[in-house]
Amino acid sequence: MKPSEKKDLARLVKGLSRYQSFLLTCHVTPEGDAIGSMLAMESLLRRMGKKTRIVCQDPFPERLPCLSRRRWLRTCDLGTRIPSFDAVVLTDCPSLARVGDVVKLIRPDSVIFNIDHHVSNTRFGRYNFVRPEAAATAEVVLDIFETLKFKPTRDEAKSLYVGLATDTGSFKYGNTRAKSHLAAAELISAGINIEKINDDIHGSYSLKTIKLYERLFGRVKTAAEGAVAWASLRRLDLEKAGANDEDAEGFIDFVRYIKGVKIAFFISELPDGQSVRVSFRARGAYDVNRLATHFNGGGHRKSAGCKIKARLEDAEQQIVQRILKTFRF
Ligand SMILES: [Mn+2]
Repeated sequence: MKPSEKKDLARLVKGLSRYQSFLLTCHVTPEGDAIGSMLAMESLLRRMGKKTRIVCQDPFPERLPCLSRRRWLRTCDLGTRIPSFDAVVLTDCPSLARVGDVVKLIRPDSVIFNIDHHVSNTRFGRYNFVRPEAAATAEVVLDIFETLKFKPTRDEAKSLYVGLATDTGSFKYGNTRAKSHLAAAELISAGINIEKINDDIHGSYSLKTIKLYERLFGRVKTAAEGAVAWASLRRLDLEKAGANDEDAEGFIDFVRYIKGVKIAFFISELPDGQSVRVSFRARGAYDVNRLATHFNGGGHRKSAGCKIKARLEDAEQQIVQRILKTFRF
């Protein structure tokens, strides 16, 4: 760990002990790392005797049956009840805006604990512990457990393992480091069932998802002699397959798996028909965070995303042009 990170960690841990009640949240369209890290942090805070409440903009994803949704509250469920809290903990959020409408609950003077691993993190908190070399925010949270001398319980280990396995593609992606495996070893020794967890994360495609993929496979396009590949999703595709955005999320991996592909992306049309959400993936030395940042998004070198205010065909053209302008293949 870098000396500056050690300092940040010590400061954050001290800060956590200073407050009594915490609001926990994570980014919109949450996935395994955001949720797993947040659930483990919540459990840790409760073991420290703190009061906690989880509030997120979006629903708990169907695809993570192994994690507990018991304490998951959505902003739209709150009605007029504004929860009171002394401090906010954000996990896996590169910027405050990424929490979506939870931002309404956060006052300008709120004390924010920002726990993350995105290189694009804007250090928006009063306390920031950001480690871009960590494969997942789950690894960063495990550092906090260690510093506080708390050994993860089985439930906490499960949450953190989901985070690690999600962001490393179960330890296959280039961001996986020796430390990720050491973290996994510690979590496995807490008695978790990794076969079941990995099945939940990677191997539980519903039939409607497969039907949706069938449509998407027919629509894969390429440029730069196959070094760039992408697919696009229209609202109509979701309707026809009886699927939702969450069902489409994993398709980008298949685009990335095509032999020779260096940069893959996936565009989904948003309900307004006037804007799109884009996910980027890279292989080798290509840095898609640069691309996402160009379009006011962000993420990691090999996995990033953004929103573009344009119709689907226009967004597609803009992205391909930007890729060809930015990279040599
Ligand atoms: Mn993450």
